[in-house]
Amino acid sequence: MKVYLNGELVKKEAAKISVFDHGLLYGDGVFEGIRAYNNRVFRLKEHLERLWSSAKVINLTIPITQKEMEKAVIKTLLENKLSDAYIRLIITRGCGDLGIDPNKCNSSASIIIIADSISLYPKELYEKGMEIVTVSTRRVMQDSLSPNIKSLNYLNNILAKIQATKSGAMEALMLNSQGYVAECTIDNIFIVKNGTLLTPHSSEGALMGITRDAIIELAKNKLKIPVKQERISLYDVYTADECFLTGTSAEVIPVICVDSRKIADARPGEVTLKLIKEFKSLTRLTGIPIK
Ligand code: PXG
Repeated sequence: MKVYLNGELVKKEAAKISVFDHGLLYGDGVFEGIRAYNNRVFRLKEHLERLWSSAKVINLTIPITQKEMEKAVIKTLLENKLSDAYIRLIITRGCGDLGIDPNKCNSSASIIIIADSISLYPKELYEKGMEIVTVSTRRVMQDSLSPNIKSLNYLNNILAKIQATKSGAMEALMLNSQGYVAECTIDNIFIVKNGTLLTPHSSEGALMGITRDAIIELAKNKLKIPVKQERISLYDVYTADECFLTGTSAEVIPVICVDSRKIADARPGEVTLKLIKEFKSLTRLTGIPIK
């Protein structure tokens, strides 16, 4: 495997950065998780746009252009001969001293691109549906830190993940500080109620996921079902007709049980299955070609 590190493709073993990089010392940096399907990178421009927005908000200058980054991603995939892949793009603040001040970082930001294959959850969960639990760790709200910054500091989500794992669940449902549903640790949540697709508005503490956007578009334009982005409570989730999660790594996965409450008849719902089918064809047929 070759890793892209600051303009060069180096062997996995040689892909190293300094212990003085503020990405390591403070989680000071940003990232994206992207997927390629069938020789095409899905929504690459949207991912790069979001990466640049995250960087702008934390006052971090990415030392290359979006077009150059697009080429670097393609080059990394070609070098590793990957047509279906998970791509992790990381920008760190760079090397500084042991103080927090990013102005002391005298090197420019580091750019890392890792391309590999992953499947997040076992295949059978996509057919049977998964169980999730609500955890006590609340999602950080945008009045303190925007959930839209995909920063290298994921402790909020990691704490939630630890709690879910200890309870035997593979994903955690996180509430916001007011007790309304925000999202999961690396996934957005959707429910279906009386033929309407509902997902928490981004102001409730949800990241504006790129898979979330694709699902909203498919529901509106292909399935012609109404979509609402609004406040959702646990009551709404427990009494939903269907529930599923979306994310780059998980893609679209049905949820059949939340906090021991079965969702309807505890089988992946009709709308969920239709959206999974549409999403599969969208990811196979669209995206920036790898060539
Ligand atoms: N919410 C959060 C908090 C996320 O980090 C999503 C939703 C889904 O967004 P996308 O754009 O991927 O549809 C994410 C996704 C991983 C990984 O291992 C992915 C994410 C974060 C950390 C790890 O793939 N982000």
